Amino acid sequence: MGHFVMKLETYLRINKIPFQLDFNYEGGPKNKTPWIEYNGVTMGDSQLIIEYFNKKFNIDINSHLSKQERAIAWAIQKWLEEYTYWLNVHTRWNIFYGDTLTKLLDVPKYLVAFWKIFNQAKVVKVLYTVGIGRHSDEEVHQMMVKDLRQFSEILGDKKYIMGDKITETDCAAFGVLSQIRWCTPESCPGHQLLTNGELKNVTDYLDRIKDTYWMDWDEILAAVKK
Ligand SMILES: N[C@@H](CCC(=O)N[C@@H](CS)C(=O)NCC(=O)O)C(=O)O
Repeated sequence: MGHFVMKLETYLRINKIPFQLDFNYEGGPKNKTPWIEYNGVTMGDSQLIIEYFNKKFNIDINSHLSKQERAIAWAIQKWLEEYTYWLNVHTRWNIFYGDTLTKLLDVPKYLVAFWKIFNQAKVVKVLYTVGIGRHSDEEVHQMMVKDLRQFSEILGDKKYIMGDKITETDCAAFGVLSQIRWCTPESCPGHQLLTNGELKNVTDYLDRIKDTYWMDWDEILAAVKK
């Protein structure tokens, strides 16, 4: 599952909104995942979907935040979604393309060259347009390391990014950071920071969200591996 699917599913789980996953990959109305069908309504974009459900079910996990805190939470969320996200996409689909396929997606080594020819060009073009694709590998690694260290500073010893209560920003943060920790090749320095114990407050934070809202995590992984 991708970053934004993880974000949306975490939100659905927190709010106990029942859902059924559809693994039939089609891009939905915006040609991106996630997208939903709900009572005949088809919608794309994780944030628009969250705002739709907030209205529909009269829920708001950010309701305890002041207007200023909401704005800060939004800025943190957008930083992760619109910047750190792309660093991770570049790391996986450009720098460590082969490892991403063989080690994470179990694609046989002899097929990597074919995948590269048929599937990599689009993402490389997008990354160049976004701008991340114009940096050297080392620069991208340093940017990712810096982002994770900054996140760790903001989090400090808080339970969640805005304090004791989980917010929508934590859903987005879990979406992006869970991918770096659990679904990025181990040669990535950002991944190493989240696995070598150095950013313990961040790994504890990810474990906290996983253990509280994804109690079936191991079951899901076991089913995928079968
Ligand atoms: N702003 C969108 C971003 C969704 C997004 O970028 N999804 C990625 C997967 S994590 C995707 O579908 N990429 C395929 C593409 O860009 O064609 C959201 O919040 O849902």
